[in-house]
Amino acid sequence: MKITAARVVVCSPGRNFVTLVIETDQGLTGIGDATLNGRELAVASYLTEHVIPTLIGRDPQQVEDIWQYLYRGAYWRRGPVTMSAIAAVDTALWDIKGKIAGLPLYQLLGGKSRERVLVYGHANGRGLEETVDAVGKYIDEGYKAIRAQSGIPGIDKAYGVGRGDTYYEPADASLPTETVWDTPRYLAFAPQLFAKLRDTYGEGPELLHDVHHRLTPNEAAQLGRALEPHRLFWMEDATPAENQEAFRHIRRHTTTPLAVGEVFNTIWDCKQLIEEQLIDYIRCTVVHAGGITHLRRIADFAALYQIRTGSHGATDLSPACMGAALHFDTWVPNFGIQEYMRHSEETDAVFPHDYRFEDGHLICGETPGHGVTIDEALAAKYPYDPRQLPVARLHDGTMWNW
Ligand code: KDG
Ligand code: MG
Repeated sequence: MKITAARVVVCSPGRNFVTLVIETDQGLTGIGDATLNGRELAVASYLTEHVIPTLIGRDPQQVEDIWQYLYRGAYWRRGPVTMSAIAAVDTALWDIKGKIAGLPLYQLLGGKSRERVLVYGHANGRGLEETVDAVGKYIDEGYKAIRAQSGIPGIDKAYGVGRGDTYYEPADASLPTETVWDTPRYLAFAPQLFAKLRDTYGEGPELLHDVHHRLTPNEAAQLGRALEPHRLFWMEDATPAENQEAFRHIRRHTTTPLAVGEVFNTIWDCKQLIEEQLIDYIRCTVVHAGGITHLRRIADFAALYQIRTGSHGATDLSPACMGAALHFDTWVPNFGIQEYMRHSEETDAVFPHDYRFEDGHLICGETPGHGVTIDEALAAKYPYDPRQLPVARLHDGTMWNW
């Protein structure tokens, strides 16, 4: 079997997505997500100019060798652009392998470890009361786990607060929106929000929170401690993780579970975090961490240290990523939770898929491969729409972590 053609489809059915389509001489086609929010065209160009020409004529069944060729053979290793491009190829090849075998992807990985995948939804509001109500709506819809983000008095445009009531879309303008960050106000507010949520909804729902890299290690330790009485499922991205040692300090001072990894792209980004058991959940995804082939290595390594998976699943990861992620989650022994932000109707129409939501869980389908396709004719009706992620500054103008 040979790869005969591959192309990149960039479309914007409500938001931008980059999709790699690989065709074979046997008439089988696979797709992979290559979306890197705000940097879409960099990955599209990497694929079109540097990767696709090397794929033509290769046997699509050699998933591992092609992964090694693109990673090891490239000399310039790692980085989000390279690893998203590799992920797209890898996902499309696993999709083709499933179609060759006539099996859903989870069967190729080792079969089902669970019947359904626990997901968490995103509740947000402009202030405390609105956020508490939003969490209630998710509970009513059957969610067992909910991430709560809230507008904070005195902070304009806090992270995670959406415009609509179903999903949050941070990439909101063609040039980055400037937001202002205020750590003391946030540290005073966040524990009040979770106290109120536990007061209102009791111990039942799992509650999660994303700090989105805004704190120093010591501030993160303080917040983790303050949140302990409210029993969070996790506190996410408490501080930037380029320096993995920073998590030692947080870990030493709080038992609030820690989750990190949505911006990581290889196992090297989390090696120390995992080896030293500095985190509880690893959030790497199929699309940004080198595809199924590499994510499996990260998850297996994490399993040695009783660290569980909690893959990123915001709307900027396309249904092709979600489909592959759900097969991965259905198999992976050390599964923790899967993030799930619903896509818009336009996105769902461009990417027909067979996964479904039921009672706070997602269930992957039985279609051979990962179960997601792209309607390219419909995609062509939604041209690329340049959007970038916001930036954050402190009140005095100092650049901060968004
Ligand atoms: O592209 C950036 C978003 O995916 C990110 O801001 C969402 O942090 C996020 C999350 O946890 O979903
Ligand atoms: Mg996050």
